[in-house]
Amino acid sequence: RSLSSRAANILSALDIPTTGEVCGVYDGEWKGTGDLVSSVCPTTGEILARVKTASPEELHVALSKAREAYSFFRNVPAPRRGEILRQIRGALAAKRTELGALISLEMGKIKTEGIGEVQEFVDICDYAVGLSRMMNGRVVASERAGHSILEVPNPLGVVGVLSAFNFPMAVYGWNLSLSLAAGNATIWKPSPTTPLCAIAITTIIARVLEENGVPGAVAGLVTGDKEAGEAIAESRDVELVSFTGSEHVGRIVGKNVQSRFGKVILELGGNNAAIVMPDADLAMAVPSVFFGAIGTAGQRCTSTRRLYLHRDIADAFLDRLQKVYSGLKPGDPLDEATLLGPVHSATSVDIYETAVRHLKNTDARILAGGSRYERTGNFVQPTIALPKSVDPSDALWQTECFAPILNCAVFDDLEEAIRWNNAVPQGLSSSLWTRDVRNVGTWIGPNGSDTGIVNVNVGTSGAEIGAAFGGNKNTGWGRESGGDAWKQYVRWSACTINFSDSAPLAQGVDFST
Ligand code: UN1
Repeated sequence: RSLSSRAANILSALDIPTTGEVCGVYDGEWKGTGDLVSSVCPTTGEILARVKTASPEELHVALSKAREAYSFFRNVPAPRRGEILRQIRGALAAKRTELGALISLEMGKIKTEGIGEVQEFVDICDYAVGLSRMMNGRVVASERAGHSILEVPNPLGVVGVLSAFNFPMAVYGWNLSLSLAAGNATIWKPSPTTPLCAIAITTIIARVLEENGVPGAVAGLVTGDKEAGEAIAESRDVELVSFTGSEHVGRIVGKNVQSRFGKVILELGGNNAAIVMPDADLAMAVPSVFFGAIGTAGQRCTSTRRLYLHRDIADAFLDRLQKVYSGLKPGDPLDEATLLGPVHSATSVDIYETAVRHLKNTDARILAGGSRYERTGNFVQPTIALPKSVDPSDALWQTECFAPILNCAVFDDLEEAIRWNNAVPQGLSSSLWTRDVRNVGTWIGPNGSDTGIVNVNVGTSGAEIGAAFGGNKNTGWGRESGGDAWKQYVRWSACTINFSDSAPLAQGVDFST
């Protein structure tokens, strides 16, 4: 392969080979004798690398190495595991710009978002360092004299992480950091279209593990396609499978893991709405909706896909939104000035074109965009549409379309907007724009938004790591990152200890002979 200097510089700064094929499997050693997959730059179409994925035999070996690594790692004291995470944090932060550039190169998101994604990984490592000294159990009052009940968090086992192309580093970070703090081994199967992001991260982490005398398979990597994901989902050696991706695949993964009684975390589709009330501050709301709909070229799970505008401000809002859309120019995501990069793949372009065609066929008013750009790369025009039907049960409103398309409708009162917000199968994120505290109370309460992330004067996307991240309903009810998410990565032992000289039964049961 002969790489452009743009690509070669980014890869070599991260120690990814720029000639020959690249190993895509790590279980303590780098290898890969399975199928070759190509990493393709969405901006230029350049082939960045051919990656050697895991053969079925290598998958098998990687899973058993992960098991062995877990047996070792569970005996390392948690604060010591935190110290290793602190070093991983430092190693990632030292390569923040380079890793961010690789995300832009391989995934296509713009520079500031690429670097932001690495920052999210760094942040969750910080969080997990703290957690490593705070993963506390409890002492529960026993009803029996001379008894104590302890709830003890123990390491869980092997955690399989199946991640998506849109956050090719951070979502792994959420899982890896909590999993390591908890004393587990992790095996990562990234999206087949972003293998280099995974290889770069694994290379950095492997080095830290090695310096600390920890087996590399504590943070193993198996690139590959469906078969690798299935092998992890079906393996009895994997206690917890954390999957991010479509509802369609999530349903299959969820069933597979459940059928062997494994634990599963699902982060599936979002179909997120922003609601703008007449008292909203439009100077804040317009740019925030703009970022929510267009950031990452509309390919965040949390991207704003539906915009519900109160009748009193609808025209003014759309006017201002159209203005910001019209100033948008597509460009190289590595270019500092670019706000709109390409969508990730040819498949993403198809998804976009199919959705736009449907809008046009059903007489939607297209207020911005509506076709792809005539230029190299997967560039599509961000689209604002006013669909003819506002009926939330129409397929158009019910499905997540992973592209920069914003469907808008006009409502008359908050109750109607909340009904529309909740009328879709997905339940990831939602955002209300208002200055009225009464609206806020309704929105975050029992009659309010039913999504996992419920924001006020904050857009649907761009969550911080401190709170638990995840969605309800068809989004899969998973919670990752902050909050109580760590509690899923441990094996809880409820231990009743009798330190008295008799052995009474609970509930006063008398079984004396
Ligand atoms: C995703 O889109 O899969 O809240 C994750 C956000 C980011 C994470 C998104 N912190 O948009």
